[in-house]
Parts: sequence; structure tokens; C-alpha cells
Amino acid sequence: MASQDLPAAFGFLASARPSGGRIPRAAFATRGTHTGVDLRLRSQTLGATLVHAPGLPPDSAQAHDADTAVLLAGEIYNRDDLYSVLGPNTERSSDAQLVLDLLRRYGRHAFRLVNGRFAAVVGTGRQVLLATDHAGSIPLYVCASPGEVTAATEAKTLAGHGGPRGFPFADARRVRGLPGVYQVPAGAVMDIGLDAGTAETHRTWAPPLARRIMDEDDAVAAVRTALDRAVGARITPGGTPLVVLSGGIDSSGVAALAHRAAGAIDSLSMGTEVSDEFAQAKAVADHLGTRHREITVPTADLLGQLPYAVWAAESEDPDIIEYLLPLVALYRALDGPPRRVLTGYGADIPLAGMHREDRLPDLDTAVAYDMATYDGLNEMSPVLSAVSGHWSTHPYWDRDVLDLLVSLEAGLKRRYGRDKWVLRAAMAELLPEQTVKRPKLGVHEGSGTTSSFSLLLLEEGVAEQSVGAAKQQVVRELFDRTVVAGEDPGEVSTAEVVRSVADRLERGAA
Ligand code: IOT
Ligand code: MG
Ligand code: MG
Repeated sequence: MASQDLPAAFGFLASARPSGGRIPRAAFATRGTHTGVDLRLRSQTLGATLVHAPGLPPDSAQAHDADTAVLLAGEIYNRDDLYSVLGPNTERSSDAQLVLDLLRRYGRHAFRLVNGRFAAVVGTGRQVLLATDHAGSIPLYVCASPGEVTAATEAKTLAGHGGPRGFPFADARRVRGLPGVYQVPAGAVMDIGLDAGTAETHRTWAPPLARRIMDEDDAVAAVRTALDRAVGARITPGGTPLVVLSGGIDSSGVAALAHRAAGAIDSLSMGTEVSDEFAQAKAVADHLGTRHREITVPTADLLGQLPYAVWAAESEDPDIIEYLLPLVALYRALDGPPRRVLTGYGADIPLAGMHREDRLPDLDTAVAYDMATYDGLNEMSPVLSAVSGHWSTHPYWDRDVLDLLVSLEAGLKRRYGRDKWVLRAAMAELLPEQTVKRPKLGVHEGSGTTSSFSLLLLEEGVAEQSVGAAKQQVVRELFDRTVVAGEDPGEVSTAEVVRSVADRLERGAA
């Protein structure tokens, strides 16, 4: 049964009050069944709507005792480690129960121990804890005022909950257009007092700043072991994972390890009529013996789905949206029952794959910059695939893999004239030589997304030097309409938004 393969909940909208609970209604971009939860604790009530896979009751997304309740979207990857500190008599049940048990032992510091892809809300006494994983990979938003804390995994569900009453939080990022709504930082627990509506933010993870010198062989073995574990933790026994495969080293490495761990995988490649990486992906699929499928999305359809990409990602960064658009289009074209999807996303951040940079100082500048700026971009958000009901997870941003990759000295990342050297070496035995040696190609390049979006703007009369600014404006307007104003992305026309931005730029320039 496919749904056993999925986390108990993909997302939530929750409201904590001193008493007199209410189950807030939500319009999620995440596709799934909505189930109401009404938990009456000794000192507060916690009402929520959970969004989850159809046919999979979300009971295990919640756990509580008389004082404390945990709601958890997503999943935990270091369960064995966590149970090992809880003692041999601890019964293994849901991830939410595991967090509740850890909270009893460690208080809010419990979240420092967890390696996962999750967002959690905890009601305890008169406090509300809001926790994100180290990467903030499930975005979490909050709006609080004295007497009520509302939190959700999608900002759009808090539109209308905010307003001038929403309390300002110094440590969290404001969401433009939604007054009173803030994004909980990545790798953090916000501890909010229900009566005053004020918060303290505690960091539970920070990107490593130091770099480690390792012997070539040790580094290669460490990367292989860490990635193998991360992939293994993301596969459910008996399930067949789907790997979104470009035929680059990142996703091919995941495919190879997943194939070994699961016994079999499905793989899926996306292209457009302008550009694809089908041959390179097929070489890997043939080598591993995966059940492989190619999906061609016409460029006009691809660009037409920009409103969906912004609606799902709730991101205003035009570069990130260009990476995410082809993936969102791919997930939306993936019909059938909900799948567990593994990606190679994020490998280029700790390894500086995007920077095509030979000089080591510049390489580490790129790594340090990217590791300091990823929070709030939402590029890992599960909503990207959950818009069509699928659960996605990213082994390269597993906490242990990321800690290792970031911290390797730059000379292990670029070596013998090759980018991402340590990863290529770690995967060399498992993949065809041509794959291991293949130069990096970004998903926005391989699908022609960047060039097609530029062309659309140029054809509307945007000057060459204004294309970047125009993309930013298009993405902002799509954010305002689909996230802030709650418009159905299916009713928003990319062509019209592009035209209005082009007109505005022309008037501004005249
Ligand atoms: P890229 O690394 O090319 O692709 C990311 C993942 O998307 C791949 O590993 C693969 O799982 C999937 N994918 C890519 N192309 C296809 C395709 N044609 N068909 C099916 N699946 C595909 C951009 C990038 O280069 O993507 N993402 C970077 C960097 C993000 C920058 N962010 C930041 N600085 N905060 C990355 O590291 O993934
Ligand atoms: Mg990559
Ligand atoms: Mg690529």
C-alpha cells in the first residue's frame, strides 16, 4: 500500500489558545485530505487542521499527554539514535510520540537532537513551541497575539489571521504582504508565551563554519557512508521510491544508492521540446536497471505553470523559482497514487557546484554565502511535490550529510580540475564513467527554463538589461496574487502578468 510509505502529515494549520479551542480551516496548496484535531490540555487548547495523504489516518502525526501536545508534519531520519537515549522500554510508535518522549527528557532542547524533515508545533503549559528542522526544509509560519498563537506550514493559510494584531518578532523574517505573519527560522525553536504573545528564539543548528582537512580516501569513504545512510533512512521497507533523475552526478548518486537499498526504484526525467537531459538520464537508468520514464512538458505549458511554482514555494527569489519550476511541472505531470520521491536537490550548495569556479578562495566564498542565505528561500519545501500529492525528500540536505559536505576543505570539492570531486569519487564504482565525469548542468539550463523565461520577456519588449529585474517583478506579482491574495494559480495567467510587468517597465523607462 503506497500510503504506508508516506509521513503521517504533510502540513498543518494550528491554533493554540488558553481555552475554547477552534479548528481553523485552511486552503493549502498541499493536496490531501484535511482532518481536524481538537486537543484540550490542562492549560491550553490546541486546534488544528492536518493535511495528509488520502486513506492514511493522520493519528500518528499527533501525540499528547495531559499537559503537552505535539503535532508533527514530515518525518525523522535518526530514529534509532533517538530511541537509544530513551531507554530499552520505550515503545516504538510515531515520530510525534518520539518527539513527545524526547521533550519529557530534554525539554525544548529535544529538537537539537533530531535529524529530520519536519515542522512541529508543541503546546505545553502556557507555552507554544514552533520547531523547524536544521534546513527549515518544511517552511513554518506564525502569527501571534496575546491569547492566540496560529502557526502553519504554508503562509497563505495565515492570510487573514494576521493584521495589525499580529505581534512583531525580532528574530523571524516578515512575510511581505501578510502583516503579522513571520517565518520561523531554519534550525530553530520559537518559544512563545500564549498570554503575552512574545517569543524567544533558540537555534538548534548552524552551518559549520570550520573546514576539515581529510585524507582523500577517508573523505571519499565518509561521503559514501553518510549519503548511503541518508538515502537508506529515506526509504521505507517494501516501498519502491521514485528518483527524479537528470543524469547528473547528484541525482544519479541518489538513484544508485536507493536502487541498492530498496532493491528497485522508479526513475523519472523531465524535458521540454527546447532542451532535455534524456540521454544522460537514460544511460544511468539502463546501467542501474530502473523502471524509467520521460516526461516532456511543452515550454508554453512550463511557463504557464509559473503561478503554481510560486504558490507552492511561497518564494520571491526569481533564481530559485527558475530551479523549482521544471520540478513543479514534473510533479504535476506525475499522476497516479502519492509517491515517495528522492531528489538530488541541494548537493550543489555545500559543494559549490553552481559556481564553476576553479579558485579555491572563491569556491569557499560561495559555500559560505549560500550556507548563510538559504533560509526562507523554501527551495526544499515538500509543497513543491505535494501540490500533486507526492512526498519528496532530499538526501544531500540530511543533517549529517550536510554537516560533512559543508565542512570539507575546498580542495576536496574541486580537485584534479573536477568540480564536486569528492562526491564523484564516492560514486565512481556505482555509475557509468561518463556519468561520473559529466560536467554540471543546472535543472534551469537542462530544461531551457531560464532561456525560455528570458525569451518570453524579450518578446514582450523588455530590454535585454532589464530581464533580471522583470523576472523579479513577475515573481513578486505572482506571490502577491497566489500567496497574499489567495488567488487560484489556475486562474492566474503568466502571459498577462508578463505583459503588465513589461508595460510597467516601458512606462518607467519612458
Ligand atoms: P540541479 O542540481 O540541476 O537539479 C536538482 C535536482 O533536481 C537533481 O539532483 C534532480 O534530482 C532533479 N532534476 C534536475 N533536472 C532534472 C530533470 N531534467 N528531470 C528530472 N529531475 C531533475 C539548482 C540546480 O542546479 O539544480 N539547484 C542547486 C542549487 C540551488 C541554489 N540554492 C541556493 N544557493 N540556496 C542544487 O543544489 O540543487
Ligand atoms: Mg545538482
Ligand atoms: Mg543538473
